[in-house]
Amino acid sequence: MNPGMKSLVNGLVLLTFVTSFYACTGRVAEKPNILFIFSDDHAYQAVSAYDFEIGKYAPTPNIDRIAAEGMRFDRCYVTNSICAPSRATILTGKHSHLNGVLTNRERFDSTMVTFPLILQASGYQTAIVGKWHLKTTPMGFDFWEVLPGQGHYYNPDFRTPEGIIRVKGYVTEVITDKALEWLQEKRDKTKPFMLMLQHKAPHRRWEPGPGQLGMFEDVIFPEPGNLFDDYQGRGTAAKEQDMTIDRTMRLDYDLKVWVDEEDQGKERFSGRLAEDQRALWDAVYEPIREAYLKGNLTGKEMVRWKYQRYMRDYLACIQSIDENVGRVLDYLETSELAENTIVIYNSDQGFYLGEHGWFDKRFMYEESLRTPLIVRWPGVTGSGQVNDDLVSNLDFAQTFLAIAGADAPDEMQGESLVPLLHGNTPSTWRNSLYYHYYEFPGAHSVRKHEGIATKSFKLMHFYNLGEWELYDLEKDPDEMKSIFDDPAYQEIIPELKKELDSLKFMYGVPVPTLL
Ligand code: SGN
Ligand code: CA
Repeated sequence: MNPGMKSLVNGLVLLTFVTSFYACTGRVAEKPNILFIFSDDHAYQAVSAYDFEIGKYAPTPNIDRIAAEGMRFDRCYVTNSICAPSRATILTGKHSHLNGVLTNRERFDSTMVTFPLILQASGYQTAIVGKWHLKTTPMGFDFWEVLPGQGHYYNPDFRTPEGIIRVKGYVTEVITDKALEWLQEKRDKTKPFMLMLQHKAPHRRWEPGPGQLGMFEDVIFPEPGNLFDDYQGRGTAAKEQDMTIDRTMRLDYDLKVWVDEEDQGKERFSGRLAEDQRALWDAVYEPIREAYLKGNLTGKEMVRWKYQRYMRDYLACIQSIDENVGRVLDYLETSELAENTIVIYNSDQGFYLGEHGWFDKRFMYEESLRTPLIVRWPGVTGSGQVNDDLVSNLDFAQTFLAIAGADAPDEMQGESLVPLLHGNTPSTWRNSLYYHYYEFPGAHSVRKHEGIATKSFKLMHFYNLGEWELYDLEKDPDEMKSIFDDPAYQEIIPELKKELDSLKFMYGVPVPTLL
């Protein structure tokens, strides 16, 4: 039997077992609901619950509400910092080399066992609305309406079981409307639910909604200290990437300043806007363009200007997410669902907000490896709790299954976070996490690498370059200088390499040359 077939059969056996168990016990109705709110490229630095220098970027009061009434995880790392792989890891609880989605290019094998499939068989009503990005048809969902590919910000199309539909409006609001409509009118209310509400925003090209366009034009955001990083303390990969604000970020396409008005690209970019939307858009971006043309900026001044322009649009996209998170939280309150609903806020990976001079993600350096994770579970998490254990998006599937009282198949590779949510971290909890990025050659030219993160160190292996990097996270939290060759650290290196090997053995990672 091939592995796909085998996991389908395993899944079916499990489904039969779980279904008959719950049919006999009739316990289904007591199960907590699970609401997984997920965004795309939302940096933890841009969640004000994580922003220790209060007001540094922009407030996210509604997301913060989940943290104030729940638990904030300060060390949630992803297994592979890019979109489709992250989603495949979350669904399957398996690392990329086993779930088959190593990069954004592969199709997700929908015969694999996923947590929604098991929850559905355990008596849950399951739904996914928004960005999916796994190419295949979603399986294990009673209701699904997803964006094709990356989706569009304005007047988005949705793939539905009945075909493609187009909805006029702004994507973050439309996705929320659909999720609320399902919660209110479309689900079977005799069953607990698991809803994946998955935003497109704040993904590149950072198009703010009509209510947020231009809202930060008068604000100057603080620059990160390493905006003008020269990469001297790092290896070849950091020097040769293609993701700098300086060289990679485009004035027109990313920052909406079309220097040449006749540029055909402009039409392609904003051609999707309806007339009323375009009027609002032009009212904001035309004056910006005029001011830019008068500026004659070059060198560092140009980078500074681009950074501000980037942040204004990126953070404006997040304002709409935050408002819409508020709408959903309010709905849970007014419909008396809040008490029995676990709310999770997370993003598919982190993002650079100018740190190292970058935007985008992919690297194992902190800002892209780490993702926001905030969980509110009434009666369990307590309020305003903070957890700094090493946790991962690999853990989500088993966590959701444990919440539902369903067994996780042995092939899942994470750990349930339920004890941590109760405030009881087991003494045997992991002290390192495995990471592997594969998409090279590809957009932004980040070289393949694998490595481990502990609470104190990060060891990275850019194996096709034959280069290692090591960072002391306590002394050098910004990861500016690899100390792999520093004599003071020679003792720790064999220990970390051994730990890396044992994680690879445990997870069944093929040797890199076979990938
Ligand atoms: C697009 C973006 C890239 C981004 C990838 C992957 N370019 O290609 O900047 O890295 O998606 O993002 S864009 O001009 O089309 O926006 S991911 O979140 O889907 O992995
Ligand atoms: Ca993403």
